[in-house]
Amino acid sequence: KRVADNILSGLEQRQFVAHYQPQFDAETLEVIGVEALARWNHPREGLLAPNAFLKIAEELNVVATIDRIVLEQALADFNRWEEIGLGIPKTSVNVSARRLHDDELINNLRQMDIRPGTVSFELVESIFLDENDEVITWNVNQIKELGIDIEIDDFGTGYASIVSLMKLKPRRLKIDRQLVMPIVHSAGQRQLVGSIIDIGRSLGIEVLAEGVETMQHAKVLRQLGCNALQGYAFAKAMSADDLIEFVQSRR
Ligand code: G
Ligand code: G
Ligand code: MN
Ligand code: NA
Repeated sequence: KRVADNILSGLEQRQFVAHYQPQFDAETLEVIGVEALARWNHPREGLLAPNAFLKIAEELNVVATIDRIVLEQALADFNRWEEIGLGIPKTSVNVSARRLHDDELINNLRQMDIRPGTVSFELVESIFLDENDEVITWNVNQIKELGIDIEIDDFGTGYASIVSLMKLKPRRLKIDRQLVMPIVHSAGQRQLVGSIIDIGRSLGIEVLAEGVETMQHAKVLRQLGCNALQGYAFAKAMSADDLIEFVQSRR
């Protein structure tokens, strides 16, 4: 309740910021991108993660606003990284179903001057359940025409059919961490994740594993042919400045 009372003023006072979790090539372990993750820099509670505010943000109908703030900051930070030659090729942001339903989304994006190939939108699978939703289909196609890649987030927790996957042609699937974490203990889980990776390969879709918590996980995933890795084994989400240090210290 207290959080709910504050969230609107927090938005007004620009207390929401983006942090960044790096993503790595599974073979070379090069940083191939970052995921922007919303944080609330709360005056009393400190830095809050989405589990502390997303539900209430949903109820107050301000998730799309948070999405927009994170995207704007992600673009600004990305430009800054480019100016100093940091060498991060791409930035991903989470996009809620609500935002994808917004008639104004495409017009907003057009005004943002996004360089093709540098930005991805992460969409959860469940968005594609309703294949007949014309606003979503139209918006997704327009997003692609703007040179923004589509990724399926939390893959394996929703209900997207293979057919809808083929229609959508996302650039990448992100296997949910609930599926990834057990692979070092369970041959069955390993096989399951291997099958998802194989589906990606058959469809020409890159596969990233989330929740890669140990080097043992990374090794298994590499053996299964996974393309990209994200998780605490390599790095947690960090501020834009800390990311600069992180990337520079790896050179
Ligand atoms: O940041 P964590 O590291 O706690 O993020 C938890 C979840 O919150 C993520 O899985 C992601 O789906 C969601 N999330 C994080 N940032 C954003 C955002 O800017 N917009 C939306 N819609 N969801 C986000
Ligand atoms: O998919 P989402 O967009 O939900 O993914 C980002 C979320 O996953 C964030 O909450 C982030 O803090 C969390 N996360 C990232 N790496 C790991 C990890 O290795 N282990 C666990 N448990 N959570 C992780
Ligand atoms: Mn995500
Ligand atoms: Na996820």
